[in-house]
Amino acid sequence: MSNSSPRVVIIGAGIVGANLADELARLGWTNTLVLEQGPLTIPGGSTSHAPGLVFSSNPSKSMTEFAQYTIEKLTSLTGPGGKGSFLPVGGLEIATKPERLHDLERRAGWNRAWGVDAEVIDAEECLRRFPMLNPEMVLGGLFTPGDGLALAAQGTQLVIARAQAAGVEFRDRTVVTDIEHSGGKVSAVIAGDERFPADIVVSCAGFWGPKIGAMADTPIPLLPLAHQFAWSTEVPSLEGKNELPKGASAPILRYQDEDLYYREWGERIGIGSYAHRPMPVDLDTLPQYSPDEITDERMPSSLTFTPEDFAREWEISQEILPELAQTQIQRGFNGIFSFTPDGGSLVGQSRNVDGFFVAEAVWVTHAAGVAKAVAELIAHGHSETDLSGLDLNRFEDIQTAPEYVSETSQQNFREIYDVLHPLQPRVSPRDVRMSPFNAQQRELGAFFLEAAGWERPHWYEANAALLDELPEEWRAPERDDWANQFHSPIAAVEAWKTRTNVAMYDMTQLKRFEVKGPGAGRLLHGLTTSSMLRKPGAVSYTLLLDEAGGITSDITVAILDEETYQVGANSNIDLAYITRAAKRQTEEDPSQWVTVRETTPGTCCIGLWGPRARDVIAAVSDDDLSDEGLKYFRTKQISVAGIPVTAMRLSYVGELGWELYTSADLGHRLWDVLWEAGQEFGIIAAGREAFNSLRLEKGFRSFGTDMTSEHEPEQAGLGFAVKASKTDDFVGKAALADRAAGTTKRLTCLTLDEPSDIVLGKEPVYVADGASKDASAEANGGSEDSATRADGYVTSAAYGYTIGKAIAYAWLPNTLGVGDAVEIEYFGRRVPATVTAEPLYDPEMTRLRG
Ligand code: FAD
Ligand code: THG
Repeated sequence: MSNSSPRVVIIGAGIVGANLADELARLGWTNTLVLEQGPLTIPGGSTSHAPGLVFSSNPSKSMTEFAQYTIEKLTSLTGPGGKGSFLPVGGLEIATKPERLHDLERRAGWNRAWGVDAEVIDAEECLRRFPMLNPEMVLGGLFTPGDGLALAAQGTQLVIARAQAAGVEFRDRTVVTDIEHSGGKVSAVIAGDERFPADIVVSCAGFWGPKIGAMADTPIPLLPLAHQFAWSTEVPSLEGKNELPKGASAPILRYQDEDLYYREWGERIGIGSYAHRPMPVDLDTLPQYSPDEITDERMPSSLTFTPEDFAREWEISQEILPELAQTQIQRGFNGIFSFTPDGGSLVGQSRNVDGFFVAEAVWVTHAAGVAKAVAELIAHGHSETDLSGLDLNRFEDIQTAPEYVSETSQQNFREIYDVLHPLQPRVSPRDVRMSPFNAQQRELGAFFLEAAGWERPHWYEANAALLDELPEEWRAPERDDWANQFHSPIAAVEAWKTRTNVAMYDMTQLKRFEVKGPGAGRLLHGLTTSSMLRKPGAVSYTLLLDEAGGITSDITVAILDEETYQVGANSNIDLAYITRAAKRQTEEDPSQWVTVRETTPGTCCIGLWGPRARDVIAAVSDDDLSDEGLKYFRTKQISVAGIPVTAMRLSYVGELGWELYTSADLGHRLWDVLWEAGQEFGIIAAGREAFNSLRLEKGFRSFGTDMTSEHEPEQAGLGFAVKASKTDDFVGKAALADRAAGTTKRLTCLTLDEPSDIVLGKEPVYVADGASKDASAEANGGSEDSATRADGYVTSAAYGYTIGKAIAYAWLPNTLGVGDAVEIEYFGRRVPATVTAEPLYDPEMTRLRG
């Protein structure tokens, strides 16, 4: 076996690299070499000094599952004396402020949504679980019984031993100095004067990642930051309580109101702090130790403790844990680890160099889970758990620039424990990417939020003038304070005008690229679920699948001419995927060459939608845009007041109209022309809040939120996008039938019984008693803790102005039927909702086709 699998070289034997070698071996890939610069027994990276707290609560389902897998795996890795590498002491996040206490209910909801036990407990119960806490200060806490402490160093040594036994080679004291690649493919790893041939290279170099990335032309958007950790001297009440030197029995503790966390450490308390100033680290100034000099106290990832940065934190620690006043700080260090622009990990294959993968900015908490997923990705091309939220290629180029990475990562360090609304935008940098309509949007009082670096209007204050005219039936009830953030009642006006009149939407930030060449059709035909060998003018809504039939994106493809296809996609991940496939096809058959060129930044797009869209365009274009002139889901070139425009007849808001594309330089003028022509018809500009509400009324899914690679098309309600008549092969086709037959969950449309109940997404959903649950839901929730384990979770939610109801889509057992009752848990409160037939708006499609 060991010589038949591809040659893999892993850089770094921290907890991520070691687990990856082990997980690959478990999949039968043992032709692996791990290179580590430090000594294998104590390599000296972040893992070597990690205090090992594993808190599972996380807004991401994937990250929560990775934490659960890490806990499971570490528990099974038994060291000397038969002890596992995980101490299940439980986790406790305390609140000392009412806003925090309220937010703990939301966090508990994430846990339950993802199938993990969690409970909000009162102050008394917090004190019972963690007796050192100050009773005067604690209001309550979130208790997660399955959390605890990873013995990261021990666990890493044990997986190394297991991987070695399976045939994996580890070479320590070997500094990787270069990565050999040519023609966009990796071929070897260089360490000084040694060369290690490789088919696949995986950088698991932790915060050294950017250095390794640079060797393979791959920018790694992470910033190494120092973070303080200190130990008290012995605490009287802990005497004899825990095993020495590092044992613990009380839960790991987070004091997020002050950016601090704690764990018992034998008879001492270990304290971690995010409260200090961000301390970026220049990799070229790291302490240099020879491998023989590395010890627990002395390693390259550990900088000298700066007590002045800890002074206030020490005082605060003595307030929350008063017994610490009887102790001193025994020792501390400034330990280095990775932060990223959005706080997430970096996983996946390089866009520039095939065969070069990374798995970095991964916490101990998620390490084994991420390693398993990356092993699957490498060995099978896809992973069981959705990786799109961690994908290295999710960032725009500007977001991988060191300046951007530095600023945003430092901001994430500051905000790590803040209570953040899901729509909360970054404060800085802003105005990074702006559409050509930005000036007009500002004039209309646009309220901007940021996405992928773009400034996107969420609503326009100018439309507030229409609030008085808003008919009663379009008005939404008051919402709670939380749902009221980043919301404006103006969205109701914008939805109303879109449905009854006409509105302009800025669609510029829609990721798009041109696939061009004699092989363009063949390429896309093999990658999508629809026929791409159609005549110019055709537009398709279609899916990208992985080999297991999981959805990796939903895209639109417009055939502009025989050799030019315009793809409307979801992110850079799609661009990277299709670019790689194009390169491969071109290499294999040069006569079927294809190029892929991103056109997002050089072009712009206005969605002109609403029943009067045709009146507006007729005033400025002589082209035939009647039903005959341009049918639904067709495209053609038109002229709008002399501006060359690609018009596509489709609408994510579900109304008559077109996406109108032109080059960026002409965008400003296109907006003005349409705006002026629209005045006599009462045109408005409308923003993302209305947009999101309208698309949910129409049942249009949003990739990454509503469905991911964990879902096949049928269960996601997208079976219609897989053309049954397509006899040719496409990626994922072979797996579809079996996969669909095995599903038990379905993306389900819910309406909330009370219109004033607005949920936001990621809430747990419970099937009400009496409704038909399936067997797997029983198995999941049938135990004594059934009260806290959910049957599913909300993906997207919004108030539907047209239908006068709040909407939520949720993954739920597919045995539920229309009319069945469920409950959504929103900040600890059960909100009643009902399974409803979809789409909620215009199921006959008269608006779009008419
Ligand atoms: P590392 O352990 O850093 O491994 C990378 C390896 O790559 C290193 O061994 C390094 O020597 C090697 N390497 C780098 N460059 C080269 C090269 N050129 N050639 C050869 N080898 C190379 N996480 C938690 O989940 N819970 C916690 O409580 C927690 N607390 C923390 C507290 C502190 C003070 C710090 C600093 C971090 C903490 N973390 C915690 C984060 C956690 O430690 C890291 O995220 C995790 O250990 C990263 O593992 P890794 O394998 O990616 O990186
Ligand atoms: N416009 C364009 N491309 C896109 C989007 C877009 N690509 C990414 C993302 N959005 C894709 N999402 C959708 C979702 C639904 C539809 C279009 C894009 C849509 N669906 C019709 C329906 O479900 O009734 C499809 C009908 C059909 O297949 O004929 O319109 O907004 N350019």
